[in-house]
Amino acid sequence: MRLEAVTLHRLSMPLVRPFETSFGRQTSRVVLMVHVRTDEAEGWGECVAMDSPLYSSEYVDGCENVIRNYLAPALLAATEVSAETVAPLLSFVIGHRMAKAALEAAVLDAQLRGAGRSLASHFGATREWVDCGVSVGISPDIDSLLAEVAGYVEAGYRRIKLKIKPGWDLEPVAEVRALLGPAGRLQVDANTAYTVGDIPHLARLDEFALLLIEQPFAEEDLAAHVTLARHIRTPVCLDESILNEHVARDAIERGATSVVNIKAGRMGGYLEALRVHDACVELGVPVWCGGMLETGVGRAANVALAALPGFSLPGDTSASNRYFAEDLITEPFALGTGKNSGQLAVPTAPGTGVSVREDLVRDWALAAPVGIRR
Ligand code: NPG
Repeated sequence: MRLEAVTLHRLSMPLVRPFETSFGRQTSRVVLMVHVRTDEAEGWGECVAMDSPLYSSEYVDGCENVIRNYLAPALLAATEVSAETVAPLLSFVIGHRMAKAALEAAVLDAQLRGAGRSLASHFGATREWVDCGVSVGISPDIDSLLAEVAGYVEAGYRRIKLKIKPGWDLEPVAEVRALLGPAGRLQVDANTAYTVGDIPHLARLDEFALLLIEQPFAEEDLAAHVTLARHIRTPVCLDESILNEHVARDAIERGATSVVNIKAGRMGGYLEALRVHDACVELGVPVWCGGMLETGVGRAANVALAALPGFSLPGDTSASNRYFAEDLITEPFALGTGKNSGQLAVPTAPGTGVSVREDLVRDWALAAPVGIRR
């Protein structure tokens, strides 16, 4: 395909309830959407970076800047682009994986729309429905936490993930375990809030039969995760640390992780996420699909990815209404009913399979769109 134009849209979408993690509290989702026009079709990609560099070093202003000044001009200068050539064409820029992933996703969407093929079939999906979990932020108190969790159980979610941090761990986990009963699927996510000295404390989580503990230590500290894995029965799962297939294999082989959270944005794109998936399948390591408070555009791609065979645990692929009163797409994601309770249907239409509501792109704009042309 020939890439004609890249347009960046910065939006702010109100969240239905504040979302608090060990690194901060959000009341709205500021999101950078990438639109591409090619000689064959148009496509949309979502940049998962947050407004501030608190989860990773990337953030919306930085992504917009690097796309505008380096990444988009490089793609526009190429005679031909396809999703497969985006990463090689952009490899001259170090890092900036979330920015690169957004461009690759938009090109992939355009390419598949042009070919009349869905993302799920392109990825090699083997399921029509995926199991959904929900990520529960840090609450003001235990009673509000239990009320929130009870609501998600009632809605049908198949797994609960609790955000934890020092001072908010054993007690909320014990209370939620009591609420769910022994069979309820429960896991925790620390977003790097602990240090190696906390290992004896974290080992006390073993009594709550968790599916996994996610990323307790700094992203560059694989060694601390190896030590924890030797001291705890709960499986250790890495998120922030896993930047690509190479790091995934290294972390697994060293014993730093026995489950992997796959987020395409963190890995520079869906094509690298597929390689991480395949490596984990080869090494016998289960994976699940993480989430970054995506709009329906990013959610659609995540649901297609989560339909691959290695995704054997429910993902943070929640319904649109878990975050937004109104989603950015014409057909918001809703949990299924009956035998599909707690599941989302994998989109089957070409590309991401969802249509962007351009009225909301205009209504929620924080700034005028930025157009970059050949
Ligand atoms: O359901 O999309 C979702 C959010 C899942 O908890 C979630 N994401 O660390 O995985 C994470 C976390 C996150 C939230 C990361 C906000 C970055 C920002």
